[in-house]
Amino acid sequence: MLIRNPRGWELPEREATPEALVLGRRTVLKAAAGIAAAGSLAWPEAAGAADLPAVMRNPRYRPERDITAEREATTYNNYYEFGSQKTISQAAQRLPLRPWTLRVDGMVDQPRDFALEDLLRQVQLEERLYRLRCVEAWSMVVPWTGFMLSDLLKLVGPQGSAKYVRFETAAIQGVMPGLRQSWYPWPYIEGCTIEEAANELSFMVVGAYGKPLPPQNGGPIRFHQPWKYGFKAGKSLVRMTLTDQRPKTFWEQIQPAEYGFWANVNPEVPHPRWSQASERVLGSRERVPTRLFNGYGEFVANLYTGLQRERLWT
Ligand SMILES: Nc1nc2c(c(=O)[nH]1)N[C@H]1C(S)=C(S)[C@@H](COP(=O)(O)O)O[C@H]1N2
Ligand SMILES: [Mo]
Repeated sequence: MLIRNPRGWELPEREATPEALVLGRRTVLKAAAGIAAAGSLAWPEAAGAADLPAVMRNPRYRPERDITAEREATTYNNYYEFGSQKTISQAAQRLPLRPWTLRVDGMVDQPRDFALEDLLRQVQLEERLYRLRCVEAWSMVVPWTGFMLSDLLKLVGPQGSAKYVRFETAAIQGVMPGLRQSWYPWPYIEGCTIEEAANELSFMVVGAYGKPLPPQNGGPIRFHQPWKYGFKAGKSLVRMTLTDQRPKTFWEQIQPAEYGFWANVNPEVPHPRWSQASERVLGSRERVPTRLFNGYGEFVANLYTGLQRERLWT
């Protein structure tokens, strides 16, 4: 059952880095001036650094760790379409972020092609501090700007037959050198159940650190479910399809024994080649214990009570 965190409305000083304080203050000031107009804020045509509307940080989601330095989070990336090294941030700048269309189709009453600007006028943007735990045992905390996946689903009307959401991410020949590695099953596909999609934590991300989401982090729009390993968080989404078939995901096709469909974070279930008991904190020498569901059990454990026979953890 879901137990609400009674301390969820307070960000203790001890976990706020100087950067967090500055960002928080700036966000609040901008929001105070702009919140009245938030529903009608126009999304600019080009994605420059000043183009994200000011949004309120939702204090319900407390990372209980320092925010990762922006430079770390934006220069140490997994984005195989641009190469299998962590140093793809420069190469990723070639991804054109506008115009951008996200198709939402399949078992919905109203399949739609959303121009990103139009979509963002129809959803409630907010900032959330979320932990991200990569299956490779490193982690970070990022202030994401985005909106709830459930907001998007309301716009298309899921049909009762839909059981899964399939996420398809961009695959642009000539822009993404990784696509030449033809042994990978492009495009990058991910998926979750409808119940997981409806969970309040399931977040569509369009910004980070108060700016439009940069391409190396999955701009202009990516997904994030913070209780799952990072590979579930498809970047640069072009299509979401509601379906009654469990999607065959990218990593599952490559190595099903190591990267399954569910991929919920669990320190007690090792990866076949390494322990998941602890994680390296990006930008520091610290290692911290990994937590079940990446610390989000109070929000999501109830999703899995009837599924003990599934391979929920890897
Ligand atoms: N399209 C696409 N999405 C992707 C990946 C990828 O290679 N391609 N890598 C995943 C992995 S393994 C992780 S840990 C996160 C990393 O996100 P970050 O670079 O913002 O930290 O993105 C995920 N989304
Ligand atoms: Mo990852």
